[in-house]
Amino acid sequence: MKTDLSYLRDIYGKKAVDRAAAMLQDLEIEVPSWGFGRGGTRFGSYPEVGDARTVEDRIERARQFHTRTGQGRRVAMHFPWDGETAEDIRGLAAALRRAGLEAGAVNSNLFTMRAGDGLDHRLRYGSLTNPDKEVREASVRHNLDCVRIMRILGAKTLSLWLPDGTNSPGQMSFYDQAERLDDAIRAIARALRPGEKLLIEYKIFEPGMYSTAIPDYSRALALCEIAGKNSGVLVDLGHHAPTTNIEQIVAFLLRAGRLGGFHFNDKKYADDDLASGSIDPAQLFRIFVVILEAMARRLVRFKDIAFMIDESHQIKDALEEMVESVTNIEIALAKAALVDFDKLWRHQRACEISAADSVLHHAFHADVRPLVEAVRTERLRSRQ
Ligand code: PSV
Ligand code: MN
Repeated sequence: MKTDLSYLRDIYGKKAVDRAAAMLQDLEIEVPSWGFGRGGTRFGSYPEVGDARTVEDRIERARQFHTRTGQGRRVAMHFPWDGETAEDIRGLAAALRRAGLEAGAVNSNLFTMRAGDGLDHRLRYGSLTNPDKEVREASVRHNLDCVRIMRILGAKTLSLWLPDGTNSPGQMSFYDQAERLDDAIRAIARALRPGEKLLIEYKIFEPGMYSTAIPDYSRALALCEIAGKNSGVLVDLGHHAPTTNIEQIVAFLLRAGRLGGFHFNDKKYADDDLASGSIDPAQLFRIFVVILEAMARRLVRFKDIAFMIDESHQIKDALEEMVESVTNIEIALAKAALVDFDKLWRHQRACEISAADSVLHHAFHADVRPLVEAVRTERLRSRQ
């Protein structure tokens, strides 16, 4: 692709284009180890020769991805999917080093049954909120193990998604559910040292189809208050009811100083885990606009937000779809960086609504692909 930026500079001005380039340079997208394997639905998964099956395969795919895009230096890990024993973890640390990569967020897993540590078939009734104290303790213990894994891998973030919930109104008291969770979060957060961070993810449904223990950002926010200042809310774009205004949630979290980061993906219906920006690229743009406005208002620093991908690649090649996703995220950021906020605010304060909207439209309709390409080329060149 031609990387002539004169078209952009003529229309948006050199200053705005330089700002967009600087934002793209600062953007670091973390990729999930699990996203390099073949995904599936509850109906099946259709593997192909060459799919990544082992954690070594996934790290190799992540290395190829990093070589191709310059993004994904950090890879989010999921345990026990990515290793169980101390030897596995040491092997993983070595594999990451060899690939020139680093461990990103360590994701605990409270939904996969395993033998021997209390996380067995009883997970059916929950993990941190299970009525059985033994399961609750085992669930906390698994998170503490993940904190130890973080330290071996040199990771700084523990990412917690809770599969707990209920399938009928009588199954569990909301009060018991909330009390058990408060206690568990307190115990997990206590294990973290300064400089280590806990991200708490919410999800409106699944696997609990009547209630989930952390259904929305307000509950996640309340848990962060319990966990302390080294915690933040993790916004997975697929975890909301259809039509939810996600960018407004992002703004609320930024004002509260509690936006921990994102799990980027896209959806048409529910938690579809489709490629980021493949269905609703405008939503990604609006999210970045909200973030850049918060930066302009000095509410947040870009580097304090974790930009992570959480997708399931079922049909396309995982590596190809990850490249598509990262490119869509970069495009959305570059467009958002072209928004002239002074102009936007002026129109907003004068109630010139069409003019205010046209500031957003003007930026959204920019073809920033040459800029994204140019920054990527430069990033790859500087790594050589
Ligand atoms: C749950 O739907 C989720 O978004 C959590 O982040 C999990 O850890 C991830 O998907 C992978 O299953
Ligand atoms: Mn997620």
